[in-house]
Formats: sequence, C-alpha cells, structure tokens
Amino acid sequence: MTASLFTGVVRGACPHDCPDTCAMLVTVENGRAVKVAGDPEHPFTNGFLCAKVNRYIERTYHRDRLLQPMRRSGPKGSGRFEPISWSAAIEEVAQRLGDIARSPDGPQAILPYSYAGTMGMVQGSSMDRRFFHKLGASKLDRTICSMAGTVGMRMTVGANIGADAEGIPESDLVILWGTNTLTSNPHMWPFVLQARARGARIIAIDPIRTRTAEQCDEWIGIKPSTDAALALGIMHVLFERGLVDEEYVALYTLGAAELRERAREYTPARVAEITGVDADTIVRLGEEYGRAKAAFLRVNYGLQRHAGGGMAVRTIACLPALTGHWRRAGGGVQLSTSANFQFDKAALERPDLSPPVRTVNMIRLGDALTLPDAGVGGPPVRAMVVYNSNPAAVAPDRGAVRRGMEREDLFTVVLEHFMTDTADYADIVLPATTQLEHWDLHLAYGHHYVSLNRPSIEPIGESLPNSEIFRRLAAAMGMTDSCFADDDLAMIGQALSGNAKKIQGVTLDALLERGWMRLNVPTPYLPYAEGGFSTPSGKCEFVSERMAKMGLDPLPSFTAPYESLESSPELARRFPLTLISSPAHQFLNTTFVNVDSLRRGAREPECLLHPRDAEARGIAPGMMVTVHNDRGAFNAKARVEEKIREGVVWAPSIWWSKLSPDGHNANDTTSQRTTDMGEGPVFYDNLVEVSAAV
Ligand SMILES: Nc1nc2c(c(=O)[nH]1)N[C@H]1C(S)=C(S)[C@@H](COP(=O)(O)OP(=O)(O)OC[C@H]3O[C@@H](n4cnc5c(=O)[nH]c(N)nc54)[C@H](O)[C@@H]3O)O[C@H]1N2
Ligand SMILES: Nc1nc2c(c(=O)[nH]1)N[C@H]1C(S)=C(S)[C@@H](COP(=O)(O)OP(=O)(O)OC[C@H]3O[C@@H](n4cnc5c(=O)[nH]c(N)nc54)[C@H](O)[C@@H]3O)O[C@H]1N2
Ligand SMILES: [Mo]
Repeated sequence: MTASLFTGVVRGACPHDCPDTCAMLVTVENGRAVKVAGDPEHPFTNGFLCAKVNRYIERTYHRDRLLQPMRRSGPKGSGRFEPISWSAAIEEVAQRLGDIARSPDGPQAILPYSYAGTMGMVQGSSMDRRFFHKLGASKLDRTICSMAGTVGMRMTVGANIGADAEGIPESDLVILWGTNTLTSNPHMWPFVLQARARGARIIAIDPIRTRTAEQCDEWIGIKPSTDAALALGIMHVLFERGLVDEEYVALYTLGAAELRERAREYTPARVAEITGVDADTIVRLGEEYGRAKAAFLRVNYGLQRHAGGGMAVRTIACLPALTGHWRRAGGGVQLSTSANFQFDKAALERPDLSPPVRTVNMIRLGDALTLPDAGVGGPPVRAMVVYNSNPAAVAPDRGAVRRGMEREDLFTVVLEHFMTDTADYADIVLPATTQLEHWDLHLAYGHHYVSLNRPSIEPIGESLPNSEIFRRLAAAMGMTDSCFADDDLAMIGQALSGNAKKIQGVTLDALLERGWMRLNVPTPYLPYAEGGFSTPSGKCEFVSERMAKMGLDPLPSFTAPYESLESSPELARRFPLTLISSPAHQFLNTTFVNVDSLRRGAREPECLLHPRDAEARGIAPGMMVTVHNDRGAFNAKARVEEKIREGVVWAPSIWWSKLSPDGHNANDTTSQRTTDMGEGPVFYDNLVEVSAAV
C-alpha cells in the first residue's frame, strides 16, 4: 500500500499558539484526513478539541489553500499573482537576497519576520534561524505576545515557570486574573470545575464580563492597567491582618520588610481609587486570599499588554510567596510553564553561525519599514521574509506597517497557507504545509507534556514544510555547513539531545512510540514548594537588584498606563474610552478568520459598549460605528450590554482587514509603544472614541 492510500489513525499535536497544545488524533481514509479529535488519554487534552481546531480539516482542505509558488503581477497589496515553479521561485529569492547581502547595505538590510503561526520547534525555529544566522541578516526580537510578563516572572521567581494546572483540583480558591479561560485556555476549565466541586470559589478579574467571568462565582470588573495596584491592596490586607506565612517568607523570600512598607501605602481606599474596585471588595478579596491554603492565580497575557505590564505580572507573582501557597498542590501563580521545556535551542537554531548584527523589535515593524535606519541604526530594511505570521493584520499601528509594506523598493517573501493580508503585499509567495503534512516537536505553555506531531497526509498541492523551503534557499545561496542538510527528524533528535534534567527520558524513540510524554517532573509539579527560585539570590525577590539596574522600581509598584485620564488628560478628553481587542472565541489571532463556519460564528467585526457609554454617544445596538483615534480607525457593529466596565470597549479580534467591511481592523488604532519590561506591546493601553459610522 502506498503512503498516499494510507488508512488509519495518526498521532499529531495541535500547532497553534495557545497554552493547551493538544494531543490530536487524526483519522485518515485512503490518504485523506477525515477527522481530528482530542486524545482521551492525554491528561490535559482530555479527549476534546476547541471550537477552532475541530475545524482543522476544513482549514486544511480549504478551497483557498496556496498550492504553488507565485510571483506578484499587480501593484503591491492588490493580491494579483501568477504561478511560477519552485525552482524559479527559489532562484529569484536567492538572487535578490544575495544582491542585497553583497550591496553596501549588507545582509542586515534583510529582516526575517516570524511568530507562532505554528508553535513547532522544527517549522518555527530551526532551519529558518540557521539560514538567517548564516546569511548575517538582522535579528528579530520576538516580543509581540509575552515578553513583558516573561521578564516580570524572571525578575520575581527567576524564570517563566509557575504552578501546575493539574494541581487546580486541590485549590480552595481560583482567581482567573486577566484571562478568558473558556476562549483562550479551554482545557484548563475542567480542572477549575473539579476545584469548584470540592468547594473552591472561582473569581474573574477582568474589565469585561467575558464568557468565562459569567461562569465564575464573582466578577471583579477592574479598570484596565491597574492590576498591580490591586495586588498591592491585597498585600496591604495580608500584612495588616497577619495573613502572611512568616516561615515561608523568612526562608524563601528577599525584601519582605521593604515590601511591607510599600504595601502600607496601598490602602484599600487608595487602591479603590486607582482600580475602580470598591474598598470593601479589596478587603474581602485580601482576606479570602490570605485565608485560603492553596489559591491558584491564573494570570494570562491580557493584563500585561499595558505600559506597566511587566510590573503587573511581577507584583501578582509575589503573592503566593507571601502566603506560602507555593507549598501546596493547587497553590501558586501560573503565567506559563514554557521555561520547563529545556530543548537544546542552540543546536536547533545555531546562533553561533551569525556575525554580530542589530536586532529589530517585531512590534516596531511600522518604524522598521518606514525609517531610513529601520529605527534602530544601520541600513534600511530592503527585504523581509515573513513566515508563521500575519504582520499586516497583527502588528500594532498597522497604518505604518502597511505604508512600509507598500514600498516599491522593499522585496517581500511570504511563506503561507493562504493569501492573507500580509501575503497580498508579497513579491513572492511560497506555499507551506500544515500540521497534517509535516513533522514537528512541541512544547506547551499551559501544561507539562512534550508532543510529537507526525504527518498524516501528503503535502497539499506543491506545498513544502518551512524547514524544506529554508533548506532549499540555503543550498541555492551556497551554504554548505553540514547543519543545512539535517532532515526534520534529525533536528527533533538534536532538540532532545541536551542533558537538561527536565527532559531526561524524553527521547525521539519514546515519542515515536507514544506520541506525547510528561516532562521529567512530578504530577502535580510544585516548583517552589521549598524555595528553589532561580533568581540570583535563589529566593523570591520582592526587592530586585536587577530591576534597579534596569532603571525600574526594585519593589512592586503601580505604573500608570500610557493612555489614561491621569497620565494623558488631553488625549483622554478627546479619546475617553479604552479599547481592549483581545481574542475572539472563534479565531486564533488571525488564523481561522477565513474558515467560513468560524467567521459566521464571529458574525462581523463588533464593538461591545456599556449602555451608558452607548447612550451618551447616541449609539443603538446593531448600529455601525467607527472606533478611532489619531493613529487610525476601523468600523464595527455596536453591541450594547452591561457586560463591560463603563469607559471600556471590546473589539473581539483579530480580523483579517480584507475580510472586514471597511478593510481595517483594531490594529489601525494600536500604538508601537513598548512595555516597562521586555519591550512588549501595549495593545490594550489604547484610548479611542466611538462614533456612529458616516
Ligand atoms: N480562541 C482563542 N484562543 C487563544 C488565542 C486567540 O486568539 N483565540 N490567542 C492565543 C494567544 S497568542 C495568547 S497570547 C493567549 C492569550 O490569552 P489571554 O491573555 O488569556 O487572552 P484572553 O483570553 O483574551 O484574556 C485576556 C483577558 O484580559 C482582559 N484584560 C485586558 N486588559 C486587562 C487588564 O488590564 N487587567 C485585567 N485584569 N484584565 C485585562 C481582557 O478583557 C481579556 O478578557 O491565548 C491564546 N489562545
Ligand atoms: N489588536 C491586537 N493585536 C494582537 C493581539 C491582540 O490581542 N490584539 N494579540 C497579539 C498576540 S498575543 C500574538 S501571539 C500575535 C499573533 O500574531 P501571529 O503570530 O502573526 O499569528 P496569526 O495571526 O495567527 O498568523 C499566523 C500565520 O501563520 C500561518 N502559518 C501557520 N502555520 C504555518 C506554517 O507551518 N508555515 C507557514 N509558513 N505559515 C504558517 C497561518 O496561516 C497564519 O496566517 O498577534 C498579536 N496582535
Ligand atoms: Mo500570543
């Protein structure tokens, strides 16, 4: 029987940028995938897939899949292309990149641009990195999602390692803090329900009464960007009521006395003023948290997309050390589990091949493409190679991004499954395989299992894995180091070949046999039950010398947003509403927006307003509105419900601009400013006005 007539079930992994990284079972009949399902044996996947990935078959065989390499035949952005052969495409890309590399501007005028379209180690960060390193291209700082919070965790507990969600059933209090679990982390929810069945209360802290907040026992509708103040208010109560675990604090923390002084300043009255949460609620929350034995704080990335995002995460991350909840299963804080996955990234990416080069922050792409020195010094960006990302829709300040991508003198290559907003601006489009068509190795950022993805079907059309496209480009550009000949399985072996303790026993052979494996950590994993923080002091650092050196407040503190009545009154007078453009339930960033069934579920670009905000502007439900500020505007249909804090509006995102009625999306209004730590984006630190569309 030939491979193309294969019938059976293949073990795969969901490739998407989500904490859940599901183990997926793909049913194939005569070479065609007919069904995807969650592995019932996987402790986190628990036998189900989300609303989006259940449609993976529809996406894979979509009528619009890119089947051949293509060359642009119309103006940039017009989407007019003609098919060319792979050999012509590779030759042209190699020639154009080679010309730039040899020009006086040199190879740094070439910018790779990628993010997490696939989270796979092979298709996401292996041969591609080797290629750009050897070429001497500019490096990309991949900040667009999680850097602020990641650095906040590093400064406090030492690494982006937190509590294990599999411990949640043991929790006596679960706080979902700036996270819409049912949408963006749905496989954690069954654990939360188990905790509730054993008596735990579930609290959501979010400016929006999301579908998750609606299922919780309490919704605390905090003012955006003020979470650090709320956490300090909780600390105030903990210190004042003697709810601190003095033993844990003495053994495993640094700077408790200074923190006590700092928290003293954050009285419930003052915190109420900053956060818009009433003082009684703050006191009750502090007491409830302090009396709990093992509270689970799930912070996700929503609350760090603000000026003080790093500080917000850092401040919250101090809480379980004060109460000693780290000691017990179900206690602690989780932002991510990703730093536990100690794959050998140097072997995969080969940074040693690169000369010293400049780094461009991906969220400042608008500047990088429109300023003569790319905004960071050195040559202008003359070529960009995009893969696993859709920057024309997802990057902030997309007006600037689009102006950059329209430049006639910019050579743009896009590796894609579909003709996205970004691909429309390409000179050359290269068709890439999907997860059903290639090998990969996956970490997770919401649990502790490694998974292997086996291909289940042959590549559709002439599509090729990213790894193979970069292998061919490397060969065409005369890169002869032996690492450019490694095949995908060899690279998976290399990723697993290090000696790190947590991946001991996780081998390619074992994964080939079983599909997924737990890291070498206990279940549930209690990372800081007995200290063991990976900070310079080995303790949970309430006071951070490293932060002082970065010019930041070494102690937890409240950082005002860039855009608010307090910090920018003139702006706030013209644009009085805060826009949150967090994930729509049916989309995964911009992935799946072109899948008809899911887009129908999301209806159309929408904007949720509080009834009083709507009334003040003469906006009725269902009306078409324009959401705008000085950076740009987009249209949306108004929804008016009491499911949101006054002064805040919500535009579920991220729409393809070309599938929106007016050709715009929420990122027409967002800014290129960066967070206090990690230089991350501030998507939700964004003032706008909403008016009836004209
Ligand atoms: N369905 C779906 N799932 C996804 C994604 C998707 O696009 N769609 N994206 C994936 C990716 S890339 C990521 S990074 C994660 C994101 O995961 P999360 O960061 O959990 O994103 P959301 O689920 O939107 O939750 C963010 C919540 O934070 C709230 N929020 C915004 N600002 C503040 C604030 O200042 N304080 C507080 N307390 N809350 C605030 C928003 O109202 C929103 O409800 O999800 C992943 N999962
Ligand atoms: N306004 C606003 N903007 C945001 C956010 C927000 O909440 N609000 N969220 C931000 C966050 S958290 C993130 S992570 C970013 C996400 O931004 P991106 O990482 O750009 O995510 P996607 O929009 O899903 O685009 C991924 C693209 O990769 C492609 N792709 C998938 N697999 C492969 C593959 O194997 N090969 C190739 N060549 N292509 C592949 C998909 O078809 C898709 O077009 O967006 C950010 N932008
Ligand atoms: Mo993200």
